[in-house]
Amino acid sequence: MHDMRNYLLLAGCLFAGVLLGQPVKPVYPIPTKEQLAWHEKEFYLFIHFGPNTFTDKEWGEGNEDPSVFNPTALDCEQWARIAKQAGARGIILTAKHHDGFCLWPSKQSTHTVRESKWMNGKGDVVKALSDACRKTGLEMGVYISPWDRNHPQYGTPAYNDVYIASMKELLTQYGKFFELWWDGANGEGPNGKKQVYDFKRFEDSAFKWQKQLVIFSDIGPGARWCGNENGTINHTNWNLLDTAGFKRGQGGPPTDTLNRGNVNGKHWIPAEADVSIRPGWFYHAKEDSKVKSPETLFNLYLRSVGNGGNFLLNVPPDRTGRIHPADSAALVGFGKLRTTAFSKDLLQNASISSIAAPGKKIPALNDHNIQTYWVSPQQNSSLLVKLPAKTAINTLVLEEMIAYGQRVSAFTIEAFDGQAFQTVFTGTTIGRKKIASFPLQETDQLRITIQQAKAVPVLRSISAYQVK
Ligand code: FUL
Repeated sequence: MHDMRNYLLLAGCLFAGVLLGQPVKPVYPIPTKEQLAWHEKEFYLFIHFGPNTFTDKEWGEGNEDPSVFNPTALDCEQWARIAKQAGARGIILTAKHHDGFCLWPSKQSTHTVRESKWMNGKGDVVKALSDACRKTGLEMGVYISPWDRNHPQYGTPAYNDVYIASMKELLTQYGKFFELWWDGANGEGPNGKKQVYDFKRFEDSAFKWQKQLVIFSDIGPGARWCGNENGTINHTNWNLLDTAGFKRGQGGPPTDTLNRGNVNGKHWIPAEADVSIRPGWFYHAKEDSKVKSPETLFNLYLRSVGNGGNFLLNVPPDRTGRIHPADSAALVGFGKLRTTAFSKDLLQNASISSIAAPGKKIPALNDHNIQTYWVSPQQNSSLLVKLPAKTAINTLVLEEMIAYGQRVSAFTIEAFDGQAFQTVFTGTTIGRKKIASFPLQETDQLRITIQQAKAVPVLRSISAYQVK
């Protein structure tokens, strides 16, 4: 079966001319093409916005007067502009949070923008944001809270139909979304009842309307929660997860498992690290002085994307409906730090070769083309990187060709100090990206040794930087 799939995958790739390298036997499971595209997004924004913004709450009870929702100068283009400037690739909006309030005029509810005073009930935040994203060249995703503290049918089987009908409205009226976000938080409804969710039907329905969606939840199927809300993923991070016997929310896999994945997990379900730029998920004026600094955000990027996952950063608009200047300054500062740090690959003119085949250059590794890759001739392998001159380096970025599965589980980086090679970094997994930071080295030779892998390593890129 796998051999057949392997052949088909390969035949497809060769036909499309997308993967440039020798044929490789995949190590299963492997990502879908939507998951591969998702991995390349790396960083995108989360927007928590709704009645809580106006009532100063984090979890609205669902009995708030809809007229409280009244942004004075809502400007989704400003959100998109700032996201773009910060280098985010998309925006995920809380179309409905736990309070049940719908940011679009849903026919499934009487607790929506239509019942608010904003734009005399004629507004639609989902539409405004999807237009802004399209205009700005960003992708969009939606968070639709399964938990609903307003809907009278919550806690009954009928609510499952309501939830599906709400999803249908969102997934059929606003264009394509890249991600659908299912929050694990699940409490009681307005009637004191708890819901038994029909996630199987939710999933089938969502894919019926938008088959390209990456669905996020504690157990995927597209992407998984990373087990914390601090924005950090373990340095050992498998894109694989076992989901049998686990549920979404309570009954999910242990948080430590979510943070690391399962080395031999049956499904490709990569980790996404969600965190807020402020202490809360919604805007509170009292937190204006508690916005994370560009340096803190950069550090979170290193600990999420740098450990092979994606980084979902929440930036809650204020009561005007705009991103507050403190948050926008932090975001733009973070964008600048990243661009400065990774704009100049110090290995551009280096020669990289395998120690097994000295002198035979492997240009695929430093050509900055994500479609070219190198297949190691053996499972334990060393690469020698020779730079034209001594260079100050404190960061190496390694990338596996994950289209063929995740393989590496132990590696080291050594730098030549003029006398001998000294170990500067000891790592475990690489996955889609590993950003390895170490004390500054003045060196003209690096050695990367892969001590353990599930099968022959397949790498697509190695680059080096001096991150200040
Ligand atoms: C949690 C929610 O309860 C928070 O309000 C927030 O939406 C966060 C992203 O997920 O589970």
